[in-house]
Amino acid sequence: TPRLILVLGDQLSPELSALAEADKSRDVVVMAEVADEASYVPHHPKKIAFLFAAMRKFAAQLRDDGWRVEYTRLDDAQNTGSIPGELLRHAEGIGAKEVLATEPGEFRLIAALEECPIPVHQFPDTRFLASHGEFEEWAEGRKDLRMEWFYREMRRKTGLLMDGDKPEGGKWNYDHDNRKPAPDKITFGGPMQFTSDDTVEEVLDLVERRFDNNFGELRPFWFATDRGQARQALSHFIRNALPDFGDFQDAMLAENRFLYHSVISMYLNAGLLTWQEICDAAADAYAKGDAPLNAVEGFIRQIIGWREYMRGIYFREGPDYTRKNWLNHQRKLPGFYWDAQTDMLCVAKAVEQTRDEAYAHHIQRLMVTGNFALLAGIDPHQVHEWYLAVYADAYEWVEAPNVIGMSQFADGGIVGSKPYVSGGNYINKMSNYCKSCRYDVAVKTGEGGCPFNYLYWGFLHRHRDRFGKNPRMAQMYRTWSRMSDDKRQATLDSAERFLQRMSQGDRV
Ligand code: FAD
Ligand code: DLZ
Ligand code: SF4
Repeated sequence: TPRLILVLGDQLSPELSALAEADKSRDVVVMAEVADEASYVPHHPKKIAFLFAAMRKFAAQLRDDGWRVEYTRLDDAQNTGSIPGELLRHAEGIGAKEVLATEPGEFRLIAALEECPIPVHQFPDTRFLASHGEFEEWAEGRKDLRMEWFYREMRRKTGLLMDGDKPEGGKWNYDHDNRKPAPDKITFGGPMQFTSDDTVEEVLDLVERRFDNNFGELRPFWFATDRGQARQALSHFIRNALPDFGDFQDAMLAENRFLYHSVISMYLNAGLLTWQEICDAAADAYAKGDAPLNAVEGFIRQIIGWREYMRGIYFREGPDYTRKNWLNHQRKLPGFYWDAQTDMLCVAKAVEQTRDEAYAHHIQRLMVTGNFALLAGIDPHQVHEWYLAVYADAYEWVEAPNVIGMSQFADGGIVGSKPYVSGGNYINKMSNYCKSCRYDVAVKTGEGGCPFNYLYWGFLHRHRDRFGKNPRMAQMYRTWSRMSDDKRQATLDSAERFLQRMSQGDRV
């Protein structure tokens, strides 16, 4: 009897474990566009269109390779609306008694497959460098799970940028060189853009009809939607942007949404690219002298370090991780995360580009929208749901540890040793937002002062019992203590007034 082989929207890889376990001559691949997956958060229309188009093209490729594929379109009359529903429907139709799947990247769906009335065997997702077991082994018995130590093991394991058992150039990490402020001129024209083919156009029409009310602009749509295009986008980045990636990794510019970033996370996370080919291409550019070590090391660290580490944390921490709220933050996510109606130019720009591109780079996510939510005491679960919805690369396995852990410190310090908070100074140093902002970054309190400034001290003050003894924050608490009583009071009053106005819906 045939078995069903489930391929999910972010599992578009020919080397997928479920396919490797299957028998082309008797098994049937099931792929389905379903309402449940498309609406468990209000995904950005670009994210949905990207996945549906890439799914349709991947299905066509599997058929070319000789697989039998049962593909459900969102609009199909028989569509049951869920992954388990589609598995059951096809099992009945075909007479299959079991399903082979690759473990999904969200506990929500893992549980749904476990509860499915027909047996579903979930095989490990071998598209990652570290298996769950390997991460557990690494984490076992450690006092703290710092990414840097994990990263060094991954360098040794892959041999990437290794000189025997020593790191290339003598140091493991060249981040010190990677903190240059925004340059005056960007030489990179941005990620490679693709014109729509018939498959993409059809999907765009569908998404326009069905998800018109979701946050985010569907058009212009220019993402790669198959492996060949994604590889072109990768080569384009390696050739034209990688050399400057390191230097300006943390910079932000009001007029440039991509700087020297790769904009490949959505391709990598959906399975159109592999970590190996990306890292090999970068290491190769270094070996040929086309890109400097600080850029290549920094880039590779994001992928074999941060990305793998985040996944390890998600699967180690379990399904309750997204409910963590160590700082007990309860404020509602303000409306300007959806409509960009705020005078804080840095926030408005990050939200506008998120709406237009389903993309923001790391420092915008961490030090603008993330930093603000943390300073303002927003409920981290609401922050989590926002990030999960609005970015084309967002799946819980990578989004949750970045948001709940790294950005909101809601896990109490599993991912980070101190919260990523900063006043306006940091944003001013790394960007050109402040010079066109209604708020004055140099002013610390009062109506015209930059909200990041007083909210920062308000945050430290509010959580003194939690962070006061953290050696990495001692300096800041000393500065706070040294301020005059009047100044401290004015700062806290400004923060309080701002948060009140924000929460009652006034424009801030
Ligand atoms: P580049 O800057 O060019 O980096 C190269 C690659 O490294 C990325 O494509 C990505 O695969 C990987 N990478 C870099 N940083 C991280 C990281 N912290 N965690 C995991 N992978 C990383 N990344 C996601 O893929 N999905 C998410 O949902 C997501 N949510 C985030 C939420 C917050 C609050 C923060 C602070 C970061 C989040 N990130 C997420 C990580 C990072 O911001 C994005 O991977 C990156 O901005 C993608 O753009 P890029 O491809 O141009 O990356
Ligand atoms: C994100 C997403 C969306 C929007 N739609 C689908 C879909 O219709 N069918 C599908 O198989 N997968 C979709 N996905 C991706 C899944 O949500 C993803 O596989 C899980 O969240 C696990 O990472
Ligand atoms: Fe953002 Fe403050 Fe700068 Fe305005 S002044 S752009 S609010 S950091």
